[in-house]
Amino acid sequence: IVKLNIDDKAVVVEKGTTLLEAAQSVGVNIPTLCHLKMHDLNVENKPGGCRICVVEVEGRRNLAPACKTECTQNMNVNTHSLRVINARRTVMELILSDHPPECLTCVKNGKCELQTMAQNLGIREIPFAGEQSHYKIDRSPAIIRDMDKCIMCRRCEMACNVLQTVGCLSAINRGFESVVAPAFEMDLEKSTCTYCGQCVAVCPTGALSEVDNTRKVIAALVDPAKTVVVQTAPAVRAALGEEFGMEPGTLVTGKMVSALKKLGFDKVFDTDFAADLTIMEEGTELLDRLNKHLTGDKNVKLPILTSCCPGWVNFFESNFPDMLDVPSTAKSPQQMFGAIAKTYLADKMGIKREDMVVVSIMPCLAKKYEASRPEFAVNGNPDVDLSIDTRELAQMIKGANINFMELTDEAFDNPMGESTGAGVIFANTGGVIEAAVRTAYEVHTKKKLEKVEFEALRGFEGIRSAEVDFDGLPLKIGIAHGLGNARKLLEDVQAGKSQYHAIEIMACPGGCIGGGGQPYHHGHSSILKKRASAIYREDAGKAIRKSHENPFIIKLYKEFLGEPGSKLAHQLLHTQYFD
Ligand code: HC1
Ligand code: SF4
Repeated sequence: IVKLNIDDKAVVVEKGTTLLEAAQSVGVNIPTLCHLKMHDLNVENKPGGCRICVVEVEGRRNLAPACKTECTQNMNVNTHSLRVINARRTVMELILSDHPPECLTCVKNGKCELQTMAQNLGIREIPFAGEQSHYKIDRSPAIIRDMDKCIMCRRCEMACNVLQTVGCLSAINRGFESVVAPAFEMDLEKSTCTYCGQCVAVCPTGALSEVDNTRKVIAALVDPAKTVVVQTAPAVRAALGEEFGMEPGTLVTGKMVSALKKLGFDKVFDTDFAADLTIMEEGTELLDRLNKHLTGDKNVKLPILTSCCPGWVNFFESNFPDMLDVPSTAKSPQQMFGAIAKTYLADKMGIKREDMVVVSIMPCLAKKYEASRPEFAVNGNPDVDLSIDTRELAQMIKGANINFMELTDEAFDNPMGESTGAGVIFANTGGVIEAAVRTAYEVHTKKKLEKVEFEALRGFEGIRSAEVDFDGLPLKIGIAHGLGNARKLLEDVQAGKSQYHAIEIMACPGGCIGGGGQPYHHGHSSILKKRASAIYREDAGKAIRKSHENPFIIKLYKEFLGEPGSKLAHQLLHTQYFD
């Protein structure tokens, strides 16, 4: 136990606690630009680089960086003496001396931590005119890197290397020349980047951002020759409200639909419908592999891995190229939606696929890349034309002067707007496999599931496992969220040591609710947990909670696809992977 005083407050902490943590424990907020703790994920960025968090410690000659200094017995700490404030101002002026001044047109305008800090410190001019860095802007299909705006906080490096173990970003060069970049400063598109977007989620400035597709969406909306249909991912409804100042965990499904109708979309549909469809295909594949395994087929690949997360697909394609035949071949709900919209729906609506524009609202940046993969197009016409993230949708709503808070709830259109609770829970880690189990259990055992909630599959632990009794057959399930955790499960599969029949993997912490395109959560897992419980609330409130009971899915198979796993289903709803 260590006792000390911070701003005259008595503080008692464990040995090894930093001054920053000790101050936070008594409500004293020490500003910092580089430090970031991702709570519950065992990840912390504390390079001690920005020097904004310096404090004065009685008896010490130099100011101490609070994020790197451990508390010692009877320390007297002042977090806002004149000396401290002057030092912070000078540090900030030095950082700003090599930062572009175009705040007004920056993607992060209003949400930039550097901008807020400059305002809080009262910076009014930059006295150190000097050399400025100039880097080429790197545009990938999902993420833009504008390194002129990088402040070398190294948070992206931590997200990419420690959290995700992708190892795509690292600091290179020295001194003024130093920059965070892929190896050899190659473009992101040529690197092993998965487009998971976790680097974007933690960047304090506009150095890393999503590719902005909102102008293209607006252009489609005003084109009279186009029928524009939109699909909304499960996770968006649990987070979009945060962009309008609502409490994390507020469900805004009805308001979101209403806003999309006001924006001018011809039809507002739900990706959750396609999530139900994914369960029909993926669940059939799971049972098929399981039955073959039970009859002694040695060639069958188990565990089956879920395949709806494009960051995860990119990850196994580049990191586990010897295992491309292990994941389910089912396309993601986003892509299943596009494939059905541009065939079945276009036919029903009497329009040509070229005249239909499919827009997706996703919590994810990798979905932009997924939509652009050539195998998801017919004669160059993509199944999903444009993907925008939750933040871009919020910006479009604000730009159209729609008062989001006052919108009245509206319902999705049909036939692709009806979903079950199983489709909704895709948004949470563990949700895809829970949805699959709800259907696979009933199909396999021919018994009715009395309780659809599988608590054992829920939670926030990075790697979880559970056994579900399929009427005497113990189905072993593994779950991982975050690519670092996924890697661990995958290495076991690769080494033939995996005990599981099925594994769900989501690239982002918490699953899609923690996607790289969601409102910024600043590492607070409490926000992710509130979003997760909102999703479970939406599931609990649904009249139908099992994918195979969705009446519009039943109709789709009856009118169009035939059976799950049929030839047409394979042609439209399944894919293959490439190294
Ligand atoms: Fe997801 Fe999915 S759940 S991948 O996390 O399978 O993005 O929300 O839309 O496609 O349904 C994301 C979310 C999303 C797909 C579904
Ligand atoms: Fe790394 Fe993900 Fe960022 Fe790519 S998107 S650089 S994989 S953190």
